[in-house]
Amino acid sequence: MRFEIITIFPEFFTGFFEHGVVRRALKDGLVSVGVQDLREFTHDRHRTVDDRPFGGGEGMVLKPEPLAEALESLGIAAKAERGLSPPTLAPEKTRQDGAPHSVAGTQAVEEGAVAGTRVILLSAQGLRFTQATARALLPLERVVLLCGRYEGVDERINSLYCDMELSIGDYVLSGGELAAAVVMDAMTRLVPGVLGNEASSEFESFGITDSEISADEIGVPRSQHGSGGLLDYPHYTRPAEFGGLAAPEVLLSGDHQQIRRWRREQQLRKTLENRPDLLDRAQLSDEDRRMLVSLGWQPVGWPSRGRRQG
Ligand code: 6GU
Repeated sequence: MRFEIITIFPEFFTGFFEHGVVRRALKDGLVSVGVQDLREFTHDRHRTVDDRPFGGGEGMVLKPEPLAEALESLGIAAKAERGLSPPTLAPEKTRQDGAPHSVAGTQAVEEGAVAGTRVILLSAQGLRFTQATARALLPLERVVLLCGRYEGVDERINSLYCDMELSIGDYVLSGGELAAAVVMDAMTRLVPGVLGNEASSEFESFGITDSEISADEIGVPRSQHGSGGLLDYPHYTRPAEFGGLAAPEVLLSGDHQQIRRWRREQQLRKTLENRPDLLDRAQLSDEDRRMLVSLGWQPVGWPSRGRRQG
């Protein structure tokens, strides 16, 4: 997987590339990255990348010419000129309700049968980037991350070059740089070999629940969406007592069946507490449901449209 980042703050990413999983993936050649300084594609004395918005209003807009030049320098033509161009990710064809197979990016990847390059505009106006988006983009050879700045990017760049527009959440950031780092981090973790095992994607695609598979078989943290769509369980390490709080006894018991049950219950509790919305789409066993109901959960539509077996 190759990432190309187009930004007016190239130095922003240096620390990000030099730490943790991303650093190792880069060092091992499992992913690679190029950072394009947008100012390198200007031609005036002041290296101007922005201009005032037509129609007036606050702030500045990133000019189209340097962005187009930066993209062309990466061998990326306008969509209309790309051979075997994939369909643009039409908003009306993309649902944001989290339903399966409605993931931002999925369609473009699936229909653009040949894995290739996609240009992604990062902006608060984009489709929401989720774990499923990260997974859907993984077959690509190259992902170009165009970091918006100021009040926006001239929309013609979006129209002419961008395959999709992504947002990382419902808040306003000063620019797309943090979002680009988020997208690259989330995707890099999914590249086979990066986390030292190939089990996690298999695990996710089969939606196996924590109660059915041991930590050793998985070998990666079962965080949200990697564990049947639930939040992760709490973790403890030595010392067994800290700040007057003992680590849960069951975790020291060596009883792995009990440990799995406890962790599953903790996942359900945490998800109910912090992200009850995830429960409506999580993969839940009958036992999970009984547990959740005993904790006060009311399934969507309950009791009139409560889920029934068969
Ligand atoms: Cl990708 N950009 C900006 N400017 N704000 C955001 C965002 C992106 N995602 C959430 N908020």
